Amino acid sequence: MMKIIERIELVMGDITLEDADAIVNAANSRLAGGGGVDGAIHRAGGPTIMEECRKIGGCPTGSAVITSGGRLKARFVIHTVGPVYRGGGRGEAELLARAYRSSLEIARDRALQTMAFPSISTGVYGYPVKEASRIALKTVYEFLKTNDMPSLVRFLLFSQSDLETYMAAFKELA
Ligand code: AR6
Repeated sequence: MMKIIERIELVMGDITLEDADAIVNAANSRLAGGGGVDGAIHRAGGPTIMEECRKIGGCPTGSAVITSGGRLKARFVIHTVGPVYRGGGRGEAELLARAYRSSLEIARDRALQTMAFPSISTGVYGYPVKEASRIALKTVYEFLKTNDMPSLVRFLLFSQSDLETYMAAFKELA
C-alpha cells in the first residue's frame, strides 16, 4: 500500500497547463466566470466549458460540479465554490473543507486517477493562505485515507510564497 502522503504533491505552476484527469476551478456560485484561476481556465479551455456551466446553472458554496475540459489537456474541470473570508467566524473553515471534499467525491465517483487543485478561496475571496493550506491538506489527506480514488492529488500553487506556506502545512500532516 502506497503511503497517503505519497499521493499528495505540491508544485508551483499554472493549473491550466496540467495534464491531469481533472483540474479544479475556484468558481463562484453562479458559475459565471470571473478573474483569477477561473478566468484563466475559461480562457485556456475555450467556450464549451462556459456553455456547460450555463446549463448547470449554479453551484452553492461548498459544493462542486463537473464539466468537460474543452481545449485543456485535462479531460474534466471540477468547479467548486469556496467561501468568501469574512474574519473566520462564519463557518468559513467548514465551507472550505466541504469545497475540497465535494471535488474529491466527484473525482472518486467518476473513477478519476489524477486531479489538480488550486489554492481555493485564497485570491479574490481573501482566505488567509496559512489557514487555508492547513484545511486543504488535512481534508485531502483524510479523504485519501478512506478512498483509493483519486490515486494522486496535486496542488498547483501560483507563487513561491504560497508553495512555501503549503509545504509548511504539509510537514504538519503526518
Ligand atoms: N493556476 C494556478 N493558480 C492560479 C492561477 C492559475 N492559472 N491563477 C490564479 N491562481 P482566485 P478565489 C491562484 O482569486 O479566491 C474568481 O473571480 C491565485 O493566485 O482565482 O477562490 C471567481 O469567479 C490564488 O492563489 O479564487 C470567483 O468569483 C488562487 O488561485 C472568485 O474569483 C485562488 O484565487 C473566487 O475566488
